[in-house]
Amino acid sequence: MRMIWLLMLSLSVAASVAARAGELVVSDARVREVIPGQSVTVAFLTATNQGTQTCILGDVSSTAAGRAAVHEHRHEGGVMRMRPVAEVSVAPGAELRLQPGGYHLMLFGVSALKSGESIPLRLDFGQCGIIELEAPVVVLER
Ligand SMILES: [Cu+2]
Repeated sequence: MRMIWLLMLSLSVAASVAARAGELVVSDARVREVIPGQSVTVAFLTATNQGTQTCILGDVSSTAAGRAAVHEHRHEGGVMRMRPVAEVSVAPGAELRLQPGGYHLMLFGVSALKSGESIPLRLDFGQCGIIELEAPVVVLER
């Protein structure tokens, strides 16, 4: 019985590693642990476009967050700032990395998410489709 549980657990973990909509693959999704007392966090992922049409990430959401948005970090006058972006495109054959210091998903109105948990993410890539996945909550570099 215990072996079956472990097997199911490892299968569900493996399934969360990559999610696909047609020729678009999202992998390495992860959500930063929420700092006690805060209600905002970030999520990162890699989107790989194996198709022949441009994929545009627009709407993002999570049932675990009151609101979600795509943000961009950029240096302005020596200061790192972030701002919302309406959409990010992934050209055919290209890879889009949402990572610290660059594009990221901002999650507002989240509870005290701890490492080991996971939350659903819904990513609308327009004509390339919608990807829904479970992203693990992890301790991430700042
Ligand atoms: Cu941000």
